[in-house]
Amino acid sequence: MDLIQRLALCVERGKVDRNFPYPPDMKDSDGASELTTLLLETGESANSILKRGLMVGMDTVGAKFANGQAFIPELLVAAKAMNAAMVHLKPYFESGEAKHRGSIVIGTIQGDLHDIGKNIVGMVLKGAGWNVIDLGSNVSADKFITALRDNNCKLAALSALLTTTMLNMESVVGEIKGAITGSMVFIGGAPLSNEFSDKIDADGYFPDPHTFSKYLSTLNT
Ligand code: B12
Repeated sequence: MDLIQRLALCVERGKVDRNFPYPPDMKDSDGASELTTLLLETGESANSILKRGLMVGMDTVGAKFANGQAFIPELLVAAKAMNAAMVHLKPYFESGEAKHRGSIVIGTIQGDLHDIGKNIVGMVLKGAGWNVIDLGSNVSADKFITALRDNNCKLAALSALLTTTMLNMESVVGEIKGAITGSMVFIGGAPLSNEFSDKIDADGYFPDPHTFSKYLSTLNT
């Protein structure tokens, strides 16, 4: 098994770092934190580590969860391992030009606590030179509107990971657009699509932070 496969396994099994006692059969071996550092040292790109290692591990534990072979505690330790790895990747995602292109407010939609994907979007946008105002998860329309007003900002990006909470997006998009003239609201997250974006009158769906960042750079802000 190569390093990147070992990293995927650490996320899947929730092996955070060498000192983390769980899972017992991986005791005293490197965890997601050490393997990410090693991979960076060998020249693997942050993007490849994210896509070929961390997200593969997350997808595997997610599939197990869907089949009833893993439960919430397993998802939580997997998220912990992913976050321990992301600490090392953060500087690479954020190392873009220092000058701000403009501001954007981001957050996970109300009812939804999944914030790993949204955090990555934030890092990539910061790296691309945006001033990112991150409202965290479980964010209501009112909070988005207040943050947009406070920061004199017209761009918002909403994340949803649940087929139930994605439905909350329609009213939040409508409320933001009703309250802030000229605002643009973008959406992303695994269960969403272009069709859904059209249906709820959002200004676009983007499957990943890089496509989104590229599109934003074409806007005249
Ligand atoms: C980790 C995890 C959790 C953790 C979240 C920890 C955290 N801090 O985020 C915990 C344990 C809390 C959790 C809880 C639950 N979860 Co959960 N979870 C996952 C899991 C395994 C991984 C999600 C993840 O982080 N992926 C990695 C990131 C990097 O990917 P991503 O989020 O898709 O983001 C990428 C893109 O989508 C995109 N993106 C995301 N947002 C945005 C926004 C914009 C603007 C743009 C441009 C792009 C973009 O960019 C990102 C990077 O490429 C998924 C399964 C999976 N494989 O996805 C299930 C999953 C999402 N969870 C699921 C469920 C059911 C739940 C619970 C309801 C379980 C329960 N019964 O309580 C609760 C809900 C809690 C709540 N109210 O939110 C289901 C959802 C099913 C559905 N159809 O809705 C999934 C799919 C698992 C499954 N297969 O059944 N979960």
